[in-house]
Amino acid sequence: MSTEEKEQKFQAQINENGHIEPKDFMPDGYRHNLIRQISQHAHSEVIGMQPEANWITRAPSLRAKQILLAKIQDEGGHGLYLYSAAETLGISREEMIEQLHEGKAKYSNIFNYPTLNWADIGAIGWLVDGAAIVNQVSLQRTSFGPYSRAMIRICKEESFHQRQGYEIMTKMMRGTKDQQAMAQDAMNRWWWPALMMFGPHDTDSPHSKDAMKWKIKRETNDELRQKFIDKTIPQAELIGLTIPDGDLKLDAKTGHYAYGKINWDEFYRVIAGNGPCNKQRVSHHVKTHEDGEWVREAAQAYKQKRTHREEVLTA
Ligand code: FAQ
Repeated sequence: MSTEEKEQKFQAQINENGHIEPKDFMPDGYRHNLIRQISQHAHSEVIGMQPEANWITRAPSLRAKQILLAKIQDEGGHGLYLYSAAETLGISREEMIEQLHEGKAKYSNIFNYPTLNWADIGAIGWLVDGAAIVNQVSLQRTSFGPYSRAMIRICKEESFHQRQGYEIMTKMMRGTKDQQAMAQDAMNRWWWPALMMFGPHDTDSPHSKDAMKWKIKRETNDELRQKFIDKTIPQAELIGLTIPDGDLKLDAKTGHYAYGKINWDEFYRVIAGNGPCNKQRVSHHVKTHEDGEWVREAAQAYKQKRTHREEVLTA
């Protein structure tokens, strides 16, 4: 088959909602787009552990500490599934980590903001995991098999994460005036960056056209953002939180909320490496990675020793 015929067959398979598997033919553009998106997704999960870990030692109760620890461990696990899915496309985990450390690979804008108090842990679980779920539920139907299967597992855990965040916010809103003010302050700081998690508007999103054609993405950035807004506003109202957007208005005809202007200058500044915590996040990752060198060496030596033993035993 000519390359053109192979590409036609590939697109036809996608159009019929078939999955593409690692050993199937795929155009270079598809492979590169996926490596970029999955590796950025994996980095986001792992870097996202940092702002939450900041509060493990100061969680207000043993129960809250246990739940937070379990959540952060889950995020590490999500990173591992995703690095493995990306590796099936022909890139190694070492290369992906190198790209992260050199600033060539991105991770979600949201993890470049600081967690200043306990309410921020509530806001991350409720808003950040809430936004992540909306995106990831859609990605369960992505066309690349290993990514889709990783998403199915991840979504099961994310809904628990969203609930732990909402529980924290609910408790604080039922608490003292000071606790209510803390929750509202966290809401004010996290709302807009959470909306930015879905990426630029469709008209300004360079990767969307191909990603939609190849069904890497099943819904556009704006469609997903709208879903998140429509779903989250009633949750905020239920516990008495105000959305920090004066232009928010329910359109009775469409059933969707119209919302105010997103500060895209801030978004591009943050994803270019100049947000409040970018340097801290990456340098912490570099240090931890270097400190973990001996673990990787030991694991490798153990693997080699086992393989050698198995070879001797089966010889
Ligand atoms: N942050 O053309 P598009 C989580 C970049 S997981 C940073 O629209 P695309 C769980 C984009 O890479 C959160 N950069 O791009 C958790 C591109 O730059 P490039 C992570 C962004 O890929 C909770 C440029 O802008 N989730 O939170 C962002 O088609 C708590 C143009 O954009 C995922 O990664 C952004 N928000 O659409 C963990 C989901 N948005 O690469 C721990 C999978 C855009 O050319 C604690 N990813 N950019 O240099 C996706 O669905 C997509 O990649 C989008 C962006 C929707 C993020």
